[in-house]
Amino acid sequence: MAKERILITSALPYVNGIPHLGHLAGCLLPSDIYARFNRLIGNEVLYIGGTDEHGTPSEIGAKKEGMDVYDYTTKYHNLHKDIYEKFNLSFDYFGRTSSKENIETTQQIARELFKNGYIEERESEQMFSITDNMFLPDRYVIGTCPYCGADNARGDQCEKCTKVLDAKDLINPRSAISGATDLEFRKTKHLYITLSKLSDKVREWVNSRNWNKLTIGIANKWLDEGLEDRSITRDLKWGVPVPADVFPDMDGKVFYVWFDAPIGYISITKELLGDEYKKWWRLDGGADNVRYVEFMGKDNVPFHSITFPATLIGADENYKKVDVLKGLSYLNFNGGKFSKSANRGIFADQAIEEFEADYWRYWLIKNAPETDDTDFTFERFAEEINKDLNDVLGNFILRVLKFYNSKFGLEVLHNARNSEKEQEVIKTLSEKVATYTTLLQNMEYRKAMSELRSIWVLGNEYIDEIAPWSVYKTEPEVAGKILVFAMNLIRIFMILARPIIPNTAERILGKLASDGDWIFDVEKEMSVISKGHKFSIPEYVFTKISADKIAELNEKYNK
Ligand code: B3M
Ligand code: ZN
Repeated sequence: MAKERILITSALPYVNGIPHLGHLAGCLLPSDIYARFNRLIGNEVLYIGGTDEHGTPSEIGAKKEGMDVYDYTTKYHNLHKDIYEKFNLSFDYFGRTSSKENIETTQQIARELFKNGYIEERESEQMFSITDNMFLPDRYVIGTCPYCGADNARGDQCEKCTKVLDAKDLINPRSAISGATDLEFRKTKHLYITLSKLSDKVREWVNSRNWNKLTIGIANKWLDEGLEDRSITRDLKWGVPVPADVFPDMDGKVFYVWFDAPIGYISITKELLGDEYKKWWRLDGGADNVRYVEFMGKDNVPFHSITFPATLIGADENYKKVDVLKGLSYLNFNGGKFSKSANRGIFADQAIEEFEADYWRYWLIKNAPETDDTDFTFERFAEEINKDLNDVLGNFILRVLKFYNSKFGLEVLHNARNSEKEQEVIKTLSEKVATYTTLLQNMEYRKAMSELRSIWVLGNEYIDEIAPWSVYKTEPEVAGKILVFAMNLIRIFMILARPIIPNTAERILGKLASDGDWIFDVEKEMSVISKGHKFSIPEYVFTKISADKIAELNEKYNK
């Protein structure tokens, strides 16, 4: 297979949110599996992640904890990083948008946009809180909804009647930060990116993309409604400062968090590679043969399909832009949203204390919220872990290795059997492996996982049908060969599972004293474990989750 160069980014989670299973299922894990898979099939991969650190929520969070904003974001950045390491996310680099590189790159891109005539200064009126001594973003103004009378409506939207609002529509407005009611409108200046002027170029570029229906639909809907100029600055302290050399009137303002966050992908690459970042991000610097794949929650699709590309197009035609966008839906918890404040649902740091990463990785990708939202319950989780990973996979591995050892020892004395029956298995398996490979290539995870499971089932069916334990009684040599064929199946199963359950796969491959990048030719792989090969027996593959444990988990996390 020709070697491809693939740039992969996973949407940068807000630093102040505690990661829960939904973040893993809807973005982080799918991107990690894609990165691991592509490395295994021999592609050159750069996999970038990080935390999105700017904006009002960080300022407020820091205030609440009585911390300096930078220290506060550092604390939470480290928390994210640590959790993702525990889930085995294989980022080449996990950076942050508050880095020096991101400040420089964001300012540079703003200068380029301005030079090309795509940034304008405009004046507007905004709610200012005297007590808080700051301009309040719409969603930090709360008050009575003028439509339904709900008394907790947010300035951007009323959650009760879902009407989209303007902070100035609210009756009896107050600050969501302090509750203060001494609010007044003040004039302020902001920079606007003139998306209206960029619209034709963006449309042309969108039309050149080979996106799936959902993404193309979202992008075209925006374009057809007409792109509106959007303000890209805020009256905040915590953010990328607007550069005074080109915008002297903007002193003390920072860029809007959605302006600098996606630029973070570029600057995190810079932090890792220095000037070599051009090989991934500059069409005039070697990135012309890169395929760029972005993973994100579906609500992030407009920003990644339109505003970020428009920013890059307006700045310089030579920036590498996205080729494939994978937008995913949400994972719910027992039919509702995960909520830290309501103590609903299990958060990533708690999850990893309960079970090893592979349990979660397996379930979450098998149930990836690809087309619709998915519901997590401990019952479903336990049922699938017990059935798939214990009954189907674990049992097969242990049965084969233990039986061989009990009759022949830990050194292989046979070559794999190769009768008509095995040829049949090889043929079916080859087809399945090809399907599985294509599905992973296309990021169709649910289907890929059902294919992988059916591959494991194939091993069980083979061994059940041919019953080496009975064969052994009359033809021990034949039984030995059957078991060695099955051992090679175990090796293949583990290589195929590597992107999904990397720890387990590595551990079992270690017991088989074997390795392997990817399975392209099943027949050839069947002779890897043969006469003279040594192996050992894993103590366990997975452990079953008991009914008591399920009750305990519900008690703890599902009050
Ligand atoms: N932080 C939104 C989110 O976490 C936002 C993504 C930024 S990607 C550049 O869903
Ligand atoms: Zn309302």
